[in-house]
Amino acid sequence: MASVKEMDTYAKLWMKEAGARLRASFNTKLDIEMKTNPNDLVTNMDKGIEKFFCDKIGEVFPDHRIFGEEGMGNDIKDLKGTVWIIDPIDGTLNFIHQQRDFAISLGVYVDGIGKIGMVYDVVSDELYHVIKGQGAYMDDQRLPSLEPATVNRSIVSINASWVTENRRIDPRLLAPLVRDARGTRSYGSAALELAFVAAGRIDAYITMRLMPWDFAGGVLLIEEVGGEVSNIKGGKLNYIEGDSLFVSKPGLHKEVFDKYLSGNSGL
Ligand code: 2AM
Ligand code: CA
Ligand code: CA
Ligand code: CA
Repeated sequence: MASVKEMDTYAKLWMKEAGARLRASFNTKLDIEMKTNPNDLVTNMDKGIEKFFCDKIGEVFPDHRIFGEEGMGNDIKDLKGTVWIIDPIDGTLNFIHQQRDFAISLGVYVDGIGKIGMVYDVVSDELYHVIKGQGAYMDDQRLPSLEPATVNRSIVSINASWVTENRRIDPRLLAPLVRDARGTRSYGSAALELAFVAAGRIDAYITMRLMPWDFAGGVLLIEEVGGEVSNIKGGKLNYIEGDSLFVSKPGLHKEVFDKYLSGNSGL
């Protein structure tokens, strides 16, 4: 069986090479297609990078399975065996419009247990990585354990969608959290937002809908530094269907659930 160290070494190499390809693509004309709606886009690079990972993993670890956004891996219905969960470009809109603030996200799970998490901020050339139990890092710099936080001193990452009319949550629930927080941010890449929570640059991230490839890498970084991870109901994440997500520094979970989520659940 492949060792975690071996998978980690290859994963880092592939991340860097894929990132270089994405940076090089800025000088080429992108081929952009619409997926489910005019704001849901995919490019030739999303597909090309996913294929790159599928080819590499298939060569070196032929018995491993791949769960990727663009569907070039396996049809995944469970996490048995070793599964590489990959988002080739997280933040495709940023990739297209801004040429920054997008990431490659990768998580390696063995029988459902997270072993390796990586989020590569491609334009900043910063690789956030963790081997479960061995510390989380940004490049060579170890990320310290997260300190407890309170809402009134926190920067909360949240998309404005969730405090305006939407199909997933009553906007009146989270609007008071936006009001009470020290500040809010929205970066447009879930994987980067998770890495920023792990690095202590933001204090919490809350969102109503993500797919497994958005969070599979990033949540392992946060768990490693003592952060809190759950869905919006406080439960475990669904790694097959996707889920809502709430991650934070220690202590914030309880405050947010007590004051904003469960406290107002009658809305
Ligand atoms: P993507 O760029 O890989 O599609 C934007 O707020 C964040 O949400 C990005 O991480 C984006 O990933 C993700 N996202 C966009 N559309 C989504 C959808 N329909 N379901 C889940 N996540 C989505
Ligand atoms: Ca997408
Ligand atoms: Ca994504
Ligand atoms: Ca994507």
